[in-house]
Amino acid sequence: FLSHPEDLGIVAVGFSGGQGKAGVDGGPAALIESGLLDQIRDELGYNMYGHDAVHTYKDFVPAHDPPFRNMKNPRAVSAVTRRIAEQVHSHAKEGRLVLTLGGDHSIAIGTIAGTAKAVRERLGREMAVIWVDAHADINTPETSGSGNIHGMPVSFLTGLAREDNEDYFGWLEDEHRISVRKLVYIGLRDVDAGEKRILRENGIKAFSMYDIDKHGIGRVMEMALAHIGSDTPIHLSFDVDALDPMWAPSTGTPVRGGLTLREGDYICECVHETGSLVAVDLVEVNPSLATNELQAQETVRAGCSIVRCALGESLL
Ligand code: Z70
Ligand code: MN
Ligand code: MN
Ligand code: MN
Repeated sequence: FLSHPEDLGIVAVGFSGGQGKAGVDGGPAALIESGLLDQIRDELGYNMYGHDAVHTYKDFVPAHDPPFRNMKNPRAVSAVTRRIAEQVHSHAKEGRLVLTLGGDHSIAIGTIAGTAKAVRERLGREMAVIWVDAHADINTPETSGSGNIHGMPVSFLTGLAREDNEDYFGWLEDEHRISVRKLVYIGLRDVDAGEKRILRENGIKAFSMYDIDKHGIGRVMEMALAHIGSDTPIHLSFDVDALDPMWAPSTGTPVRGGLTLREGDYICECVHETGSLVAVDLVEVNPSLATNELQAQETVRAGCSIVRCALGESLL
């Protein structure tokens, strides 16, 4: 689906407004300082575009941003994700693979909106999303207990949550949205009661840690890709907290009982191998939450491994 599969558009998003803990805006810089982009260029051989800056979106964050419909920082997250959608779209419309480094998971409102629109324009097709996460991130503003928008991106992207005011995600149009039928979760283990109801009522395909223990990651990936169907462009959105805290402790909401690093890498290898990958997000790396420097380093190393596998490291 890519007219230039060797070309990689990079968007480094230093943004944390989708949740309450400082430091996740430092994720992209930590990943880049550890050498991720050099590895992508030198070892994987991609031509890279847009890799010169970590964006802070300061001009998009308003001074006054009170809660709206229970959402925290709603105008900031709406404006920043709207800008991210433009950035991602500008890469994807050229037929480049797009890599976004976060930042908290609210930024996927922008990344997925941007690729979904470009895939429709370039290919006249609907895109699928594989969401790898301990959490479902599918609360509506009304079901959310926290008001944190990083727990809501999937509800806005699927149209389960809607808002007309363009300052509060009203800029999202049908062209930016994905179908609940083309969404697959992997790694879930901390899902709110309201989210469970949303998943059930909409028949959304989800492979929890239970399913991975029961069937093994190999079979789960077969089933996940079969659900999407071959010949469908795929956007992979990977929250580093899908990994067990043993591998990725330095993240805002670590949940025990997660994926091993090899299982995470394998998910990415399988998705790469389809040849249908159009975009990858890696989010929620927060180096400042580590209790020691080694924890931060381990989390960054795990994140780099996930990204390299999604870009085809193991299959060269
Ligand atoms: C909860 C909420 C969440 C990540 C926490 C948690 C969501 N369901 N996502 N950490 N990455 O606040 O909606
Ligand atoms: Mn080319
Ligand atoms: Mn998430
Ligand atoms: Mn998560």
